[in-house]
Amino acid sequence: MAAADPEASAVPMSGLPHGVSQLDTPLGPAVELVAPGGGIARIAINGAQLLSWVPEGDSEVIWVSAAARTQPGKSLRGGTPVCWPWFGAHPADASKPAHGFVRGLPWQIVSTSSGDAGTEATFAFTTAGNHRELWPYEADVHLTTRLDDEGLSLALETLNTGAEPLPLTQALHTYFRISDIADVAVDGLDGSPYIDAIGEWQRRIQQGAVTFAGEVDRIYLGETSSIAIRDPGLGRSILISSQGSGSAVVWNPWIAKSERLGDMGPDGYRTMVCVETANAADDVVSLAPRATHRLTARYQVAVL
Ligand code: TA6
Repeated sequence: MAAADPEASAVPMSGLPHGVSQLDTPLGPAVELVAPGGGIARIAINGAQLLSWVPEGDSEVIWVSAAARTQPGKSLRGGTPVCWPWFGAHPADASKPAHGFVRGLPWQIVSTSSGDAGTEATFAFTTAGNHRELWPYEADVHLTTRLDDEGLSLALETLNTGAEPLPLTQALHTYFRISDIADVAVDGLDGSPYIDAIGEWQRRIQQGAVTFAGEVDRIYLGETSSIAIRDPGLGRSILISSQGSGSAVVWNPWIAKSERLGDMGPDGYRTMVCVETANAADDVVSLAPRATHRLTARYQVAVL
Protein backbone atom coordinates (compact mmCIF):
# COMPACT_ATOMS: atom_id res chain seq x y z
CA MET A 1 0.00 0.00 0.00
CA ALA A 2 1.55 3.33 -1.06
CA ALA A 3 1.89 5.89 1.68
CA ALA A 4 -1.12 8.18 1.46
CA ASP A 5 -0.35 11.73 0.48
CA PRO A 6 -3.80 13.22 0.84
CA GLU A 7 -2.91 16.52 -0.79
CA ALA A 8 -1.65 14.90 -3.96
CA SER A 9 -4.07 12.02 -4.19
CA ALA A 10 -7.41 13.32 -3.01
CA VAL A 11 -10.05 12.47 -5.57
CA PRO A 12 -11.67 15.65 -6.99
CA MET A 13 -15.36 15.19 -6.39
CA SER A 14 -16.15 15.85 -10.05
CA GLY A 15 -14.08 12.78 -11.01
CA LEU A 16 -16.24 10.20 -9.26
CA PRO A 17 -17.28 7.12 -11.24
CA HIS A 18 -20.85 5.94 -11.80
CA GLY A 19 -22.27 4.59 -8.53
CA VAL A 20 -20.17 6.92 -6.37
CA SER A 21 -21.30 10.41 -5.39
CA GLN A 22 -20.68 12.95 -2.68
CA LEU A 23 -23.55 14.53 -0.82
CA ASP A 24 -24.20 16.71 2.18
CA THR A 25 -26.22 15.00 4.89
CA PRO A 26 -27.49 16.25 8.26
CA LEU A 27 -24.54 14.28 9.65
CA GLY A 28 -22.02 16.07 7.45
CA PRO A 29 -20.47 15.51 3.99
CA ALA A 30 -20.57 11.90 2.92
CA VAL A 31 -19.88 9.58 0.04
CA GLU A 32 -22.72 7.46 -1.30
CA LEU A 33 -22.07 4.10 -2.94
CA VAL A 34 -24.67 2.35 -5.08
CA ALA A 35 -24.25 -1.37 -5.74
CA PRO A 36 -24.82 -2.73 -9.25
CA GLY A 37 -28.08 -4.30 -8.02
CA GLY A 38 -29.28 -1.21 -6.17
CA GLY A 39 -28.10 -1.44 -2.55
CA ILE A 40 -26.96 1.90 -1.08
CA ALA A 41 -24.31 2.78 1.51
CA ARG A 42 -23.19 6.12 2.91
CA ILE A 43 -19.86 6.93 4.56
CA ALA A 44 -19.17 10.23 6.35
CA ILE A 45 -15.92 11.88 5.35
CA ASN A 46 -15.46 12.77 9.01
CA GLY A 47 -13.86 9.69 10.49
CA ALA A 48 -14.54 7.64 7.31
CA GLN A 49 -17.54 6.53 9.36
CA LEU A 50 -20.05 4.19 7.75
CA LEU A 51 -23.48 5.74 8.40
CA SER A 52 -25.91 3.60 6.45
CA TRP A 53 -26.30 0.41 4.45
CA VAL A 54 -29.63 -0.46 2.86
CA PRO A 55 -29.40 -3.68 0.85
CA GLU A 56 -31.63 -3.92 -2.20
CA GLY A 57 -35.03 -5.26 -1.11
CA ASP A 58 -34.22 -4.99 2.62
CA SER A 59 -34.23 -2.30 5.33
CA GLU A 60 -31.46 -0.31 7.03
CA VAL A 61 -28.75 -2.48 8.60
CA ILE A 62 -26.76 0.24 10.37
CA TRP A 63 -28.02 2.09 13.46
CA VAL A 64 -27.47 5.79 14.02
CA SER A 65 -28.85 7.45 17.13
CA ALA A 66 -31.84 9.74 16.74
CA ALA A 67 -29.87 12.06 19.04
CA ALA A 68 -26.61 11.79 17.10
CA ARG A 69 -24.77 15.08 17.10
CA THR A 70 -21.83 16.16 14.98
CA GLN A 71 -19.05 17.62 17.12
CA PRO A 72 -15.58 18.48 15.79
CA GLY A 73 -13.11 15.80 16.76
CA LYS A 74 -15.78 13.33 17.89
CA SER A 75 -17.52 10.51 16.07
CA LEU A 76 -21.31 10.64 16.05
CA ARG A 77 -23.23 7.97 17.92
CA GLY A 78 -23.79 5.04 15.60
CA GLY A 79 -22.54 3.77 12.28
CA THR A 80 -19.00 2.41 12.30
CA PRO A 81 -16.60 4.59 14.28
CA VAL A 82 -13.00 3.64 13.46
CA CYS A 83 -11.24 2.96 16.75
CA TRP A 84 -7.51 3.48 15.96
CA PRO A 85 -4.62 3.31 16.93
CA TRP A 86 -5.91 2.04 20.26
CA PHE A 87 -9.15 0.41 21.37
CA GLY A 88 -10.93 1.63 24.50
CA ALA A 89 -9.06 3.65 27.09
CA HIS A 90 -5.45 4.49 26.18
CA PRO A 91 -3.30 1.73 27.71
CA ALA A 92 -1.09 4.14 29.67
CA ASP A 93 -2.84 7.50 29.83
CA ALA A 94 -6.55 7.70 30.62
CA SER A 95 -6.52 11.42 29.79
CA LYS A 96 -6.16 10.56 26.09
CA PRO A 97 -9.35 10.10 24.04
CA ALA A 98 -11.02 6.71 24.24
CA HIS A 99 -10.80 4.64 21.06
CA GLY A 100 -7.90 6.61 19.58
CA PHE A 101 -7.95 9.93 17.76
CA VAL A 102 -8.97 9.38 14.13
CA ARG A 103 -12.68 8.61 14.47
CA GLY A 104 -13.65 12.26 14.79
CA LEU A 105 -11.26 13.84 12.28
CA PRO A 106 -11.66 14.38 8.53
CA TRP A 107 -10.16 11.75 6.25
CA GLN A 108 -9.29 12.14 2.56
CA ILE A 109 -10.94 10.23 -0.25
CA VAL A 110 -7.96 8.75 -2.10
CA SER A 111 -9.65 6.40 -4.54
CA THR A 112 -13.02 5.25 -5.78
CA SER A 113 -14.06 2.57 -8.25
CA SER A 114 -17.17 0.90 -9.56
CA GLY A 115 -17.97 -2.01 -11.85
CA ASP A 116 -20.15 -5.10 -12.19
CA ALA A 117 -18.48 -6.65 -9.13
CA GLY A 118 -19.13 -3.70 -6.81
CA THR A 119 -18.51 -0.09 -5.87
CA GLU A 120 -15.92 1.14 -3.42
CA ALA A 121 -14.28 4.17 -1.87
CA THR A 122 -11.01 4.37 0.01
CA PHE A 123 -10.37 6.99 2.67
CA ALA A 124 -6.94 7.80 4.12
CA PHE A 125 -5.55 9.34 7.28
CA THR A 126 -1.84 9.89 7.72
CA THR A 127 -0.31 10.70 11.08
CA ALA A 128 2.96 11.87 9.41
CA GLY A 129 4.40 12.91 12.73
CA ASN A 130 1.35 14.92 13.76
CA HIS A 131 -0.55 13.96 16.91
CA ARG A 132 2.78 13.07 18.57
CA GLU A 133 1.44 14.33 21.86
CA LEU A 134 -1.12 11.55 21.57
CA TRP A 135 0.89 8.83 19.83
CA PRO A 136 4.69 8.69 19.34
CA TYR A 137 4.57 6.67 16.15
CA GLU A 138 3.95 7.29 12.43
CA ALA A 139 1.52 5.41 10.25
CA ASP A 140 -0.82 5.73 7.34
CA VAL A 141 -4.24 4.18 7.70
CA HIS A 142 -6.73 3.50 4.92
CA LEU A 143 -10.36 2.46 5.21
CA THR A 144 -11.91 0.91 2.12
CA THR A 145 -15.67 0.46 2.04
CA ARG A 146 -16.84 -1.91 -0.70
CA LEU A 147 -20.49 -2.49 -1.59
CA ASP A 148 -21.63 -5.34 -3.80
CA ASP A 149 -24.88 -7.18 -4.37
CA GLU A 150 -24.09 -9.78 -1.71
CA GLY A 151 -22.88 -7.53 1.10
CA LEU A 152 -20.71 -4.73 2.40
CA SER A 153 -17.03 -4.99 3.34
CA LEU A 154 -14.80 -2.75 5.43
CA ALA A 155 -11.01 -3.04 5.25
CA LEU A 156 -8.84 -1.10 7.70
CA GLU A 157 -5.19 -1.15 6.61
CA THR A 158 -2.34 0.27 8.66
CA LEU A 159 1.13 0.87 7.20
CA ASN A 160 3.87 1.58 9.74
CA THR A 161 5.76 4.48 8.12
CA GLY A 162 8.03 5.02 11.13
CA ALA A 163 11.36 3.47 12.11
CA GLU A 164 10.04 1.73 15.25
CA PRO A 165 7.71 -1.24 15.65
CA LEU A 166 4.31 0.06 16.71
CA PRO A 167 1.72 -1.55 19.01
CA LEU A 168 -1.75 -1.39 17.48
CA THR A 169 -5.19 -2.12 18.86
CA GLN A 170 -8.27 -1.13 16.86
CA ALA A 171 -11.87 -1.90 16.02
CA LEU A 172 -14.51 -1.43 13.38
CA HIS A 173 -17.03 -0.40 16.05
CA THR A 174 -20.26 -1.06 14.14
CA TYR A 175 -23.70 -0.31 15.54
CA PHE A 176 -26.27 -2.62 13.93
CA ARG A 177 -29.97 -1.84 13.69
CA ILE A 178 -32.20 -4.56 15.22
CA SER A 179 -35.88 -4.96 16.04
CA ASP A 180 -35.58 -5.18 19.85
CA ILE A 181 -32.55 -6.01 22.01
CA ALA A 182 -34.68 -8.34 24.16
CA ASP A 183 -35.48 -10.49 21.12
CA VAL A 184 -32.11 -10.87 19.40
CA ALA A 185 -29.22 -13.27 20.00
CA VAL A 186 -25.61 -13.23 18.85
CA ASP A 187 -24.38 -16.60 17.60
CA GLY A 188 -20.86 -17.80 16.84
CA LEU A 189 -19.21 -17.17 20.21
CA ASP A 190 -20.28 -20.27 22.15
CA GLY A 191 -17.30 -21.54 24.18
CA SER A 192 -15.24 -18.40 23.52
CA PRO A 193 -13.31 -16.83 26.38
CA TYR A 194 -14.21 -13.21 27.02
CA ILE A 195 -13.36 -10.28 29.25
CA ASP A 196 -16.44 -8.88 30.95
CA ALA A 197 -15.79 -5.13 30.78
CA ILE A 198 -18.56 -4.45 33.25
CA GLY A 199 -17.24 -4.48 36.81
CA GLU A 200 -13.88 -6.10 37.50
CA TRP A 201 -12.99 -7.16 33.98
CA GLN A 202 -13.49 -10.81 34.93
CA ARG A 203 -12.56 -13.49 32.37
CA ARG A 204 -15.38 -15.90 31.58
CA ILE A 205 -16.42 -18.44 28.92
CA GLN A 206 -19.45 -17.82 26.72
CA GLN A 207 -22.21 -20.38 27.16
CA GLY A 208 -24.41 -20.60 24.08
CA ALA A 209 -25.67 -17.53 22.24
CA VAL A 210 -25.19 -14.03 23.65
CA THR A 211 -28.55 -12.64 24.81
CA PHE A 212 -29.42 -9.34 26.47
CA ALA A 213 -31.27 -8.52 29.69
CA GLY A 214 -29.05 -5.66 30.83
CA GLU A 215 -25.82 -3.87 29.85
CA VAL A 216 -23.43 -6.17 27.97
CA ASP A 217 -19.83 -5.14 27.25
CA ARG A 218 -17.60 -8.08 26.41
CA ILE A 219 -14.31 -8.52 24.56
CA TYR A 220 -14.30 -12.02 23.06
CA LEU A 221 -10.90 -13.53 22.34
CA GLY A 222 -9.84 -16.37 20.06
CA GLU A 223 -12.07 -17.64 17.26
CA THR A 224 -14.37 -14.74 16.36
CA SER A 225 -14.28 -14.83 12.57
CA SER A 226 -17.90 -15.83 11.97
CA ILE A 227 -20.63 -14.17 14.06
CA ALA A 228 -24.34 -13.70 13.39
CA ILE A 229 -26.95 -11.40 14.90
CA ARG A 230 -30.18 -13.38 14.82
CA ASP A 231 -33.18 -11.00 14.66
CA PRO A 232 -36.59 -12.72 14.43
CA GLY A 233 -38.34 -9.35 14.70
CA LEU A 234 -36.85 -8.23 11.37
CA GLY A 235 -36.90 -11.79 9.99
CA ARG A 236 -33.19 -11.74 9.28
CA SER A 237 -29.71 -12.52 10.47
CA ILE A 238 -26.78 -10.18 9.98
CA LEU A 239 -23.72 -12.29 9.19
CA ILE A 240 -20.34 -10.87 10.20
CA SER A 241 -17.17 -12.47 8.92
CA SER A 242 -13.71 -11.10 9.64
CA GLN A 243 -10.03 -11.48 8.83
CA GLY A 244 -7.00 -10.08 10.62
CA SER A 245 -8.92 -10.02 13.89
CA GLY A 246 -8.36 -12.06 17.05
CA SER A 247 -11.10 -10.43 19.11
CA ALA A 248 -14.66 -9.19 18.85
CA VAL A 249 -16.62 -6.85 21.10
CA VAL A 250 -20.33 -7.21 21.85
CA TRP A 251 -21.93 -4.17 23.48
CA ASN A 252 -25.31 -2.86 24.43
CA PRO A 253 -25.37 0.02 26.95
CA TRP A 254 -28.90 -0.70 28.24
CA ILE A 255 -30.69 1.99 30.25
CA ALA A 256 -28.33 3.52 32.82
CA LYS A 257 -25.29 3.80 30.53
CA SER A 258 -27.48 5.18 27.75
CA GLU A 259 -28.55 7.95 30.13
CA ARG A 260 -24.91 8.65 31.01
CA LEU A 261 -23.90 8.76 27.35
CA GLY A 262 -26.67 11.28 26.63
CA ASP A 263 -26.79 10.77 22.84
CA MET A 264 -28.45 7.38 22.49
CA GLY A 265 -31.89 8.90 21.95
CA PRO A 266 -35.12 7.83 23.67
CA ASP A 267 -34.95 4.03 24.16
CA GLY A 268 -32.22 3.98 21.51
CA TYR A 269 -30.52 1.05 23.23
CA ARG A 270 -33.50 -1.16 22.35
CA THR A 271 -32.89 -1.04 18.60
CA MET A 272 -29.13 -1.40 18.42
CA VAL A 273 -26.36 -3.82 19.19
CA CYS A 274 -22.64 -3.36 18.58
CA VAL A 275 -20.65 -6.30 17.24
CA GLU A 276 -17.16 -4.97 16.65
CA THR A 277 -14.42 -6.58 14.60
CA ALA A 278 -11.29 -5.81 16.57
CA ASN A 279 -7.73 -6.30 17.70
CA ALA A 280 -8.36 -5.51 21.37
CA ALA A 281 -7.22 -6.40 24.90
CA ASP A 282 -4.73 -9.30 24.68
CA ASP A 283 -5.03 -9.20 20.86
CA VAL A 284 -2.38 -6.52 20.23
CA VAL A 285 -0.80 -6.24 16.77
CA SER A 286 2.93 -5.44 16.80
CA LEU A 287 3.63 -3.86 13.41
CA ALA A 288 7.22 -3.78 12.16
CA PRO A 289 8.52 -0.73 10.27
CA ARG A 290 7.10 -0.71 6.68
CA ALA A 291 4.77 -3.59 7.51
CA THR A 292 1.01 -3.46 6.87
CA HIS A 293 -1.82 -4.96 8.93
CA ARG A 294 -5.27 -5.45 7.39
CA LEU A 295 -8.41 -5.82 9.49
CA THR A 296 -11.51 -6.69 7.48
CA ALA A 297 -15.18 -7.18 8.27
CA ARG A 298 -17.80 -8.35 5.81
CA TYR A 299 -21.53 -7.92 6.49
CA GLN A 300 -24.27 -9.91 4.76
CA VAL A 301 -27.98 -10.23 5.45
CA ALA A 302 -29.78 -13.60 5.38
CA VAL A 303 -33.49 -14.30 5.67
CA LEU A 304 -34.34 -16.12 8.91
O1 TA6 B 1 -16.96 -1.12 22.42
C1 TA6 B 1 -17.63 -0.98 23.63
C2 TA6 B 1 -17.17 0.31 24.29
O2 TA6 B 1 -15.81 0.26 24.60
C3 TA6 B 1 -18.05 0.55 25.50
O3 TA6 B 1 -17.34 0.34 26.70
C4 TA6 B 1 -18.51 2.01 25.32
O4 TA6 B 1 -17.59 2.89 25.91
C5 TA6 B 1 -18.55 2.09 23.80
O5 TA6 B 1 -17.36 1.43 23.39
C6 TA6 B 1 -18.75 3.46 23.23
O6 TA6 B 1 -17.64 4.26 23.47
P1 TA6 B 1 -17.73 5.81 23.02
O7 TA6 B 1 -16.39 6.38 23.39
O8 TA6 B 1 -18.00 5.85 21.56
O9 TA6 B 1 -18.89 6.39 23.80
